[in-house]
Amino acid sequence: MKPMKVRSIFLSDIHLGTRGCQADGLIAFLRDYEAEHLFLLGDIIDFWSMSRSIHWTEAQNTVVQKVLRRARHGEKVMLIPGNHDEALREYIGASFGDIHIKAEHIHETADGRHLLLLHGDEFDQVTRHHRWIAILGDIGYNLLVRFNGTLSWIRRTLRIAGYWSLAGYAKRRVKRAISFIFDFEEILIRTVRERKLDGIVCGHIHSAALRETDGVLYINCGDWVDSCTAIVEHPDGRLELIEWHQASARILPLRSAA
Ligand SMILES: [Mn+2]
Repeated sequence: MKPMKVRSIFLSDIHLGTRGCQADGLIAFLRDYEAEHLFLLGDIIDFWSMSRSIHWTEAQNTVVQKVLRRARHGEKVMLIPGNHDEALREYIGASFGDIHIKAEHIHETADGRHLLLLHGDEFDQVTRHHRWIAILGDIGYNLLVRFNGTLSWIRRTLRIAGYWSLAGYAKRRVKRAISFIFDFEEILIRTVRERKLDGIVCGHIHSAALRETDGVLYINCGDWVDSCTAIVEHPDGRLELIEWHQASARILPLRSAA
């Protein structure tokens, strides 16, 4: 089966080196799309998480090999580091095996729109001003997932369940998460407008989006931990959000006809 030819692929938040990374899905996605430009918009390799424990699989190796191979074969690969791979920020301006590392980039689409590409953590007030909260939050989340069972056992044993409403707690958390995403998007849209650009493609908050607000495009690649999403630019400049699990079923019949 021949891969679909697109002009650009935008990916972010792959989190290689972690248990959550959906490397198999990403390999399948990359097999199905060929591009002129491949933009990796941060948190590609999760050095934060790897400093605590490394989860590196054969499939994750394959992802790295495929990307290097594409760069060697003429696909223009650019990597913009995020906060989980900020170690790579020391190499901004350098190139490794045809992969160019930049802090941000302005991409012109085939139909002449100018899009700002960046990871987005610099616009996240938590990671920017309270770095330790972000790191602790990250560790805390992993611990929470691991020890959730233990916690509820302790709670049951101590009979404190009656004094603590999980539903209420979850609701408050969700409300805060929604306002966090909203603030993040608002700041980015404002930045795009100030810089007189047409839109932005970013990552960081693991919440895929493709929408236009008052003439400004807000695009977020999502992630390859949970949602398995990517953005592609078609040869005519049209941008599309691909949700991988659905896309594989939808695109297969079209391809076999080609
Ligand atoms: Mn990030």
